[in-house]
Amino acid sequence: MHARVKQDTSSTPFCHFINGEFVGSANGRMFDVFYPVTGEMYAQVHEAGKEEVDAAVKAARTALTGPWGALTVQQRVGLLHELADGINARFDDFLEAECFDTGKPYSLARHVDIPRGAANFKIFADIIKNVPTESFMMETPDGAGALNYAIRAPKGVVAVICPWNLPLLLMTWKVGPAMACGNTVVVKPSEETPATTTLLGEVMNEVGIPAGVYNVVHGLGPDSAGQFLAQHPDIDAITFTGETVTGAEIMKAAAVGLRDVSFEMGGKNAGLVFADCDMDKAIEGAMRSAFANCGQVCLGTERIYVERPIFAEFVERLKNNAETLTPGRPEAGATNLGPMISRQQRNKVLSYYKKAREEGAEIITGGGIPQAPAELEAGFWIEPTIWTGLPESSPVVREEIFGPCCHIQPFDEEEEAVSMANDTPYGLATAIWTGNAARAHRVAAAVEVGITWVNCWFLRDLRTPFGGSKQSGIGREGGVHSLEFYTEMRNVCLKL
Ligand code: NAD
Ligand code: 6OD
Repeated sequence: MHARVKQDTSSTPFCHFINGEFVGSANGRMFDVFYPVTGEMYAQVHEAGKEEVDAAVKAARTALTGPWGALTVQQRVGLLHELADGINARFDDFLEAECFDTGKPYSLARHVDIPRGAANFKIFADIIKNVPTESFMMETPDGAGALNYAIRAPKGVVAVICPWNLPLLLMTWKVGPAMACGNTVVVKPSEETPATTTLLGEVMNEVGIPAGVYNVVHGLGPDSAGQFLAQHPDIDAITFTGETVTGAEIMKAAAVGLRDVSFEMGGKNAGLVFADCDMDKAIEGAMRSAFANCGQVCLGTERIYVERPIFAEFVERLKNNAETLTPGRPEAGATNLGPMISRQQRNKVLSYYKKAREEGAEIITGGGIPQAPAELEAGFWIEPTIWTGLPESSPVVREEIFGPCCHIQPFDEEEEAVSMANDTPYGLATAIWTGNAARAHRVAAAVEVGITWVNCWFLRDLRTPFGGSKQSGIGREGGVHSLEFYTEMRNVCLKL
């Protein structure tokens, strides 16, 4: 069953979307997708071979210089607004599709994933319409002068390679600005979550986006659609969200032909909780940053450092709150905890739960698989877990787990907290909880990350730079930073 992802015919399996049409694979290969809530296979997906990837890239190239390239910016902006409205018009379809693929609660997808799917088109349409470009009047020896002005050209055909944790949000976060800038795209969604990326193809057709502007190829990574797309010689740029090791592979492919890359990758983010914080807000924030989306958020805080005078109270209160999380079917009103995306991902997280036990962690709560009702027993459920007492050198504290868990460590001095926060190869995000504004600025300047939240978490203004330092990413997207990546600046020097 496909939820309401119709692909024109309501038929399974999920098809690629190439040049405005839903098509299967010539190689006849398929893979399965599972409903994480029950563990059942719920659909099959065509796996693209080189042939489909090539067809998608060709369609994107033709649209780039053809119907899409022929539009004025105003026309493009108008279509992107219609696209956003088209997503909102089919809000429940997207909601159902996203929650089928991921198992996440409707309450979460309704407020985060689907609205952002629409907003990602609107905001970049508005930015491209309003952004100025540079101009310089220069003096010349003959006294007449010259006018230099910059114009923005689309980068070309952009490959968009996506993860499974926030499928629609993260895909449109890249497709929105890419299309706003006049590019065409070939998207490779995660093999775990094909539904909303496919469904978006229908909306593209419904609102009249020219065929070939938005293409989708399904498949896995290595030796499959992901690799074929990254290696395709007619791709001009690659934007990727996923694991750091995958980014390194994609970078090798991008090096051939010197293609530009934008990477949003893993993290091992710290929460820093100072004794002068508003404890209620810090607990509420830590609950979200550790357990939202079942911990499958790259910005999540798997390491929480708490100033010693409030350590015991913080641990106790976070435990009490974590134990109120309610797993269940996505559509049930009381559900605020979904399952992990897959059995494999759950096994990975459970291996860290085991390691924490072996290393002598104090397990404050969780640490295993919860008792689920019989009909959900085969789902990929896992307990929210809190540990204390591990050394900073433990792999549990150093490696990205990507599950609903956190380790809480006490600290005595601000410098010590900053030093522990920075002692990681990653540099994505930090959340600081303090009532002292001077400290907030000082610590925010000292942490080596791309995004710092003070007394909040995952509060997003889409005009701001977003991305990671160190091994958490390359480049920044958001606002004009997205325009920097998705356009080529060209200078024109006009002698007067
Ligand atoms: P992943 O790296 O396993 O897969 C991401 C995508 O890359 C998938 O579509 C996959 O098929 C494809 N892929 C895999 N190997 C490839 C190859 N050799 N060539 C081309 N494509 C290939 O990541 P995931 O497990 O889907 O997502 C979880 C990871 O994503 C976590 O590490 C998380 O931190 C990270 N993430 C980062 C951000 C961010 O903004 N920094 C956001 C979300 C997720
Ligand atoms: O909000 C965003 O734009 C964004 N890229 C979020 C990333 C979340 C990671 O899981």
